[in-house]
Amino acid sequence: MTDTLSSSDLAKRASALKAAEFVESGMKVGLGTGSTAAFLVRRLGERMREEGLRIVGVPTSAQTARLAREEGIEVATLEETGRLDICIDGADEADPRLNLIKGGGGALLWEKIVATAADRVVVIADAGKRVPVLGAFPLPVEVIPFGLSSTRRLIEEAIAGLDVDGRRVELRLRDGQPFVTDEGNRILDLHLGRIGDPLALALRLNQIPGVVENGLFLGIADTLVIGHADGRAEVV
Ligand code: ABF
Repeated sequence: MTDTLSSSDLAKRASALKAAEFVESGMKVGLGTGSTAAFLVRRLGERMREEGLRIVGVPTSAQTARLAREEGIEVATLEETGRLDICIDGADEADPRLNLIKGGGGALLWEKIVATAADRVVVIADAGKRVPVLGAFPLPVEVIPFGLSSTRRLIEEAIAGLDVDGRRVELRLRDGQPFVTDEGNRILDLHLGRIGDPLALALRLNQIPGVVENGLFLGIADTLVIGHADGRAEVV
């Protein structure tokens, strides 16, 4: 298995294996989405089989729910569990203050709800995700389908007045069709280049009717685990 992994996947796996150590029996665990989080879910499944670890998992996407079930992890909703002990999820970018861009996988809404319901939020990533300033990765914004063009125009107007380098707003497609989130919404990707004031941007975006949530996770992450291709993982 190791031989077939790219160096980026080896780094993702290293961060996921380290973060899996933070999980203890009896915990209610938010399970992230994406390729890094998939390594985590598989490792937790392995620990259940090898050590008898017992957890309840709250998945952040339908995709993660399927994988968790395949691994034999008990899956529950946030309604059923209430507050979580820990949430472990990937990210697209992390700045030095542990502010994040998430949502490249399209699951930002459930991810943000699950993360903010957890006592501890651990982000797992390869070193390439660490950036001095957020924004090179397009910022995903989840919007409802009704009035999409109007919502998009309001977003374009909002970012025109903010400290960013780029202004292009793009409807996310999959197989030539608009991408549909687990909540039946759409994603607009904002190509901003550099986000000078993430808080100002997040507040502006979420004031726009039609915007459900944006992919800026500010002040949410407690711990960042950076993995390296040689198997090392640093806890930040
Ligand atoms: C989720 O998966 C997202 O918030 C983020 O967009 C993405 C990271 O993907 P990967 O781990 O595959 O790089 O965590």
